[in-house]
Amino acid sequence: MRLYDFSWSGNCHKIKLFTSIISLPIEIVPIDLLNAEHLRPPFQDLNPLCELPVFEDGTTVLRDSAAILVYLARRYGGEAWFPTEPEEMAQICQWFGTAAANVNFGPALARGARHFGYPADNAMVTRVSDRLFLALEKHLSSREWLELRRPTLADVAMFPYMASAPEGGLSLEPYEAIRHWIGRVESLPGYIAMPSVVAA
Ligand SMILES: N[C@@H](CCC(=O)N[C@@H](CS)C(=O)NCC(=O)O)C(=O)O
Repeated sequence: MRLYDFSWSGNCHKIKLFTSIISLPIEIVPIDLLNAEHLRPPFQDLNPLCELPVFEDGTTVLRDSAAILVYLARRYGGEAWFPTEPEEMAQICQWFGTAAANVNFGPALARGARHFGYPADNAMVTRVSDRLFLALEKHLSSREWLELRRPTLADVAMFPYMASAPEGGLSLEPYEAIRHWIGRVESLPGYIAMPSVVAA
């Protein structure tokens, strides 16, 4: 099993975090995003969208962090992380959408703009992030995990770019419930941290 990876990518980190939690060994293939290796063959042939992560398992080749998480959970992780009961499955999928839209265009883009020169409209990033943080704070003020009263793929998908929001200049200080949830994820057996882009 092989992950095409960029070490500061939160989307790649979701896969490293989850495989570490379920003790699944994977090979890491570093792709030099900073020097545009993802825009050229052979990586471009694996994913014509030119985005990481890409995951290989035998002849299976998958792109998109949520799709890869689903594959890993169903194939190797047991029922708990991504159950097949319709309502439970849909509750988790809600957060895949939130991660790909609100988180991606909020805290992830704030970090990408500050450290990797991604073009961003600051007012829009702030507006998206503020709304997301308020909603998440409210959601987490009455529960420990995002769904199902236990850690699931929803927490894994939301975690890296929420935890690294301060690297994009977005403080989590006012959001106590979010900070406590981050602490709970960090306490999971097998947890691994994403390398800090600020310290680099
Ligand atoms: N929806 C995709 C988004 C993947 C994505 O945006 N990947 C970034 C790295 S975190 C990327 O490869 N960007 C390429 C680029 O900016 O040119 C996922 O969740 O995997």
